[in-house]
Amino acid sequence: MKYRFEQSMRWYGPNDPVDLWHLRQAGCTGVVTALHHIPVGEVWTIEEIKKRQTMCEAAGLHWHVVESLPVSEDIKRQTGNYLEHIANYQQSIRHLAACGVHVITYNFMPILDWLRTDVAYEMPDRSRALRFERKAFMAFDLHLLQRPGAERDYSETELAEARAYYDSMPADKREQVFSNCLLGLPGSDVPFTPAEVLAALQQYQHIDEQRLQQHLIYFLQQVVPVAEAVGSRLAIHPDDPPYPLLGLPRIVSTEAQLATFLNAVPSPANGLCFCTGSLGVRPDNALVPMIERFADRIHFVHLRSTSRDAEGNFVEADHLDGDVDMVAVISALSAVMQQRRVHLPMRPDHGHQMLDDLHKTTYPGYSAIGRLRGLAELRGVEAAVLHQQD
Ligand code: CS2
Ligand code: MN
Repeated sequence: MKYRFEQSMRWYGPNDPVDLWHLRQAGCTGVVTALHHIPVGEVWTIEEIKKRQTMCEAAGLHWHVVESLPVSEDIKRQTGNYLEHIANYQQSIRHLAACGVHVITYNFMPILDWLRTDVAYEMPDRSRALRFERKAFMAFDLHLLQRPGAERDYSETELAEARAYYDSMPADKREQVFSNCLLGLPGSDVPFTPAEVLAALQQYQHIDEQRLQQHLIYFLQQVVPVAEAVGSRLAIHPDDPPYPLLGLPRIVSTEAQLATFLNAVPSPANGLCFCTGSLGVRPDNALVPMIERFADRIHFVHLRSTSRDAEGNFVEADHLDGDVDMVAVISALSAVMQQRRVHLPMRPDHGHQMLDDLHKTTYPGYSAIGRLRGLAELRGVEAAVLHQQD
């Protein structure tokens, strides 16, 4: 028997412009979804979980992964209601398990999830991609958001570059970069206001990398035993981009950081969502050796590639293009699956907006056709890899 990826895509729920049947037609058997309407910190009830499950099953899809069961800012900072939020998180894990949903993705990035300066960057083939442009980001930080103390995070050269870039930006570009950077959490189309972001940043002033790491480990000590008891697995998503931004600490970006919290709570239930798109932005993240090292702890896979340049910009590439050696990554993951005798859930993480989708409004990165192309290419690579193993 061959073990292969359980192919899936993310679905944002009933408000998602992409229909569940479209995921099915793309070749998915599984679906990755979350109850975005439940406020962060509250319990996901069995009733709400079942409602979503019924919708997925009506299209013949199996809800196998939650992405995300969000971790509240209180838990990340250990302030306010964090103990209650942790108890609620434990309860949600139990409820999901009672309904048969056993893989739970989350992240531990303070305030913002992924951040891009451009969510509709035109590629040479006229499809649109997500891009991070370093100078645009610095211009946002220093001159648009005007984060207090931001200048301390940059060199003289960078400050000058940011100023020149900002001065050259037409008003509409300024507005666009501003709103892209404040886009907010996935699954919501309500961006943060600048005042909210500044206030939130203020609340992290005394939290450095070491402290945030302690908070993650404490959280894991509380929730991993619960997951283990009900046969579930937690899968943390890496930081995106994988380095500090806006003066906030990052603790899920490098191989050494992953090893730290995995070793601190050494249960198989304390695992990873291995996102090659996020981790691959750092040239010092050697993806194949990381897959081999953390083989037993990978519970969910995001396949995506980026192209970075010498200036620190990166753009989301086609799935088989860019800096990620996707064939090598899939070979390594396939070997892990055969060795562990598991089918790992996998989804193409983002895709380009293309063809008919260029005229639609979709969540950035989550239009249907680009992901369909990505999944089809990835599936082809996996089939070839499995054939070679014969
Ligand atoms: C996702 C992340 O869209 C994406 O880039 O990979 O938003 C991911 O869902 C979260 O970070 C997981 O909590
Ligand atoms: Mn990802």
